[in-house]
Amino acid sequence: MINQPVWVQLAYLLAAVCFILALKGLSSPRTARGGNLVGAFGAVLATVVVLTQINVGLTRMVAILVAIAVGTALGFVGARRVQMTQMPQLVALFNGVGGGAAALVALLELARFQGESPSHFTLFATAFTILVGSVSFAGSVVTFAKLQELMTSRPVVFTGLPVVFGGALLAAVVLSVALIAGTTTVWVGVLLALVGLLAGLLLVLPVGGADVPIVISLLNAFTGLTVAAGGYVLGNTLLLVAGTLVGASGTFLTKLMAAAMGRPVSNILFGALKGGSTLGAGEASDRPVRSAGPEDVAILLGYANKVIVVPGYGLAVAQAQHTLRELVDVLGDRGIKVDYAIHPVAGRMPGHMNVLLAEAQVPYEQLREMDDINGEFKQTDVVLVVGANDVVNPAAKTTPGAPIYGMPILNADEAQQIVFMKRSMRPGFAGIENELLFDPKTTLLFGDAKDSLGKLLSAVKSL
Ligand code: TAP
Repeated sequence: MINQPVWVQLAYLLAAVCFILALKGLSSPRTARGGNLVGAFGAVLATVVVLTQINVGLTRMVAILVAIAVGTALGFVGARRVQMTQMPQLVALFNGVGGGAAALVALLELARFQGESPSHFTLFATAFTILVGSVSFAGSVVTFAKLQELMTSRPVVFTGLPVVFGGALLAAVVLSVALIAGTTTVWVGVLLALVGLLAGLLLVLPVGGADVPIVISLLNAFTGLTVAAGGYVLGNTLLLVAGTLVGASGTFLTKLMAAAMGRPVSNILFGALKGGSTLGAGEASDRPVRSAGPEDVAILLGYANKVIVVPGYGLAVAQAQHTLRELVDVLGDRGIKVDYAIHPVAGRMPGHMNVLLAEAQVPYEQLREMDDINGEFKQTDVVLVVGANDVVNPAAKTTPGAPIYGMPILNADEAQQIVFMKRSMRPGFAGIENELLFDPKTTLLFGDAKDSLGKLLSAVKSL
């Protein structure tokens, strides 16, 4: 890098600035699209500059260009086809590929070191990249399989798992020390990669249900650190900067998501090993509830002065955001004050509800964060819970031992009336019953959210 022409160094600097601006842009729904484009520009710039700098002969260059074309085509088709609700597993897959690629590059560098005597720090960075990149790859593949329902999403634990996991960590330390001490045969690196794959597998298997997206974010941070270390090995400062940015943002996101769920990260990773499952039983209840049709709910809404809408995962599944916005507009035209209460972990990824509602052109001022709106439920006539469950489940406050115990929730239970729109009595992601469904103040409007909202909209219009 140091020996590279000034224009190349300037181009890398520009790419690094683009990545920083992209992160800044992604911090608000208003600027997210622009931020994404700036980041993509930085990545394309970096790739093109790298291509102009490598000297590998025509055949290899053709192979590299073919690989880029195949990767671009797969990424393009994958990203266009994926549903918003499947975004976490797409991120997991991209993240795993990044970690795996960094580990492979470090292995190749190790092969290049033969006959040379690299510094201990370079060897440390190489061992780190191989190990953590492999952990990230294997862990990400398991999280992908869990979220895509290719395997059970429940925690997988077996007797002796902590011992095998501990053994893998010990082996990783021994192999890394051997490598740093100068045993730079490629086989040590390959063994380290295999141990990393095993550790990644065992790290993620015991994580279940709602905790999986948090682990994706943690693995994302791992990949960032791997890429940064890879940048050191290759002497490429752009990789160092980009990797550090990913590592830092992944770490922050992991901490924020864990805090929003009221759980320490260690509990998310190792909770199932201590005997407490991170996922409830998931049975549908057959206890009696009060249900009503769209016309009854329309009357309830028609008499209200203040309504709060609590959107959740089911709104995204039903793709009912446009119908919901129409309903809220009609209620607003009738002089009813309506706000959306946004829980930080509603849906399946950070900002899920913000993105969904922004897509339906809901004004940002109507989206109120949990801490901001939680004091207003007491003065609210009707809370309309659309495809949400865990984020209003009082068990988070009242039931020690419940998987969501300690998670801050929206105080929907304090309102005068609560209307739940869902298809059945099945629980939410945490798999536990919601007492609020059986509260005398609660009415259930059963059905797919889009269908029910359509009927409710017609009923409100004809009041
Ligand atoms: P959930 O608790 O998962 O509840 C979703 C509800 O939507 C269910 O009650 C489901 O009931 C209903 N539903 C599903 N499809 C529907 C449809 N087509 N029409 C109507 N209703 C439908 O969702 P939530 O309240 O948004 O909570 C999110 C959960 O995910 C929390 O446990 C959170 O910790 C976890 N989580 C979130 C994140 C992030 S960052 N957002 C990350 C990790 C974990 P029916 O099946 O009966 O319809």
